[in-house]
Amino acid sequence: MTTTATAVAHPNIALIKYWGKRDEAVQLPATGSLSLTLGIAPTTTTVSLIDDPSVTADLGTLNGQEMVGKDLSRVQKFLDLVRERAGSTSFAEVTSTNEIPTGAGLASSASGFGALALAAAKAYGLDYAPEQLSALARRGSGSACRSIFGGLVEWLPGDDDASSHAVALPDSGLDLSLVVAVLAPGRKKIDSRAAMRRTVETSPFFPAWVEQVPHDIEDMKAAIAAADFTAVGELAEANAMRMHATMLGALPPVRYWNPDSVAALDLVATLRDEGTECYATMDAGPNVKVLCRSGDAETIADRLRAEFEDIDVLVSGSGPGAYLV
Ligand code: 2P0
Repeated sequence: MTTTATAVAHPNIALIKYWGKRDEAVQLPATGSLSLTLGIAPTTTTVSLIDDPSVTADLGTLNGQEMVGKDLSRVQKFLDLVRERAGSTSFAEVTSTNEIPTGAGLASSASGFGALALAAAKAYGLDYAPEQLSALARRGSGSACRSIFGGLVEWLPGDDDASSHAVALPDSGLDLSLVVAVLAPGRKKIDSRAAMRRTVETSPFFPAWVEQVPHDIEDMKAAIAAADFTAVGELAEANAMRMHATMLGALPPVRYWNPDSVAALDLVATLRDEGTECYATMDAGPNVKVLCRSGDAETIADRLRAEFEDIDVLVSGSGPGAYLV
């Protein structure tokens, strides 16, 4: 049996968002979602089984720093599940490097648990098909199930642990890029898990969100199949705004936006008026991501850099699914 394995996974950005669970214990989402896997900022994770009975827990480092607290316990809980399935009692050492600011609403948990799921499955000897790996990654972090696949990906909500996984969508020739304006790279004020729970429990808009998303997914799949960039962009922006409207309805409200977020949304509208067709999306943080045709990405990145001095602006095309190295 292999006892060490290294995997790479990339972040993904949802064009139709996942926001809210219907079963927290096994991480079943309230709705499906649909995303683009990026080609930048991967997480690389090595899982090595520890052959030393004096070690009584999993150990981990993230970007060279020892994992502690909530980050470590999420990894340990995930490895408990892998061990249970593999019939193993070995603890593991997890070494992870992440090229994106952790916890800044840039999907670091998606690439993180995507890479961890693949490396851990391999190290513990689980022979999983991609859909099974995707369902496994979901147990670590919902959005991670989408990072198992490359390009445009749909997460099927499913109705139990095995059926809630992602699938790759056929490439219809849309040449999409995403320009990420990192307006605030720090850890977010409220993590998405807690914010989702609060939204589910207190936002009067949440039932309408759950009713709307399946329509948004169907419309988005039709727009993708027709390679209709305008329809894809308009829907992605509308769906992101609907998600934020839903969380603004929570008690207390969940508001991730800052003044620069609003300024960036205005800039996207201005670029569109000027003839550079692009659309905004936002996740659980103040950063604004701009969806565009690949040929326009550098123009948009330059405008964001000119508008917001000293920020990082990342440009990404479509990226690959998780793979072993
Ligand atoms: C998404 N987000 O679809 C949405 C949009 C953030 C906003 O998936 O609790 O870190 O681990 O399942 O996957 C972030 O949620 O949450 C997320 P858990 P996750 O990309």
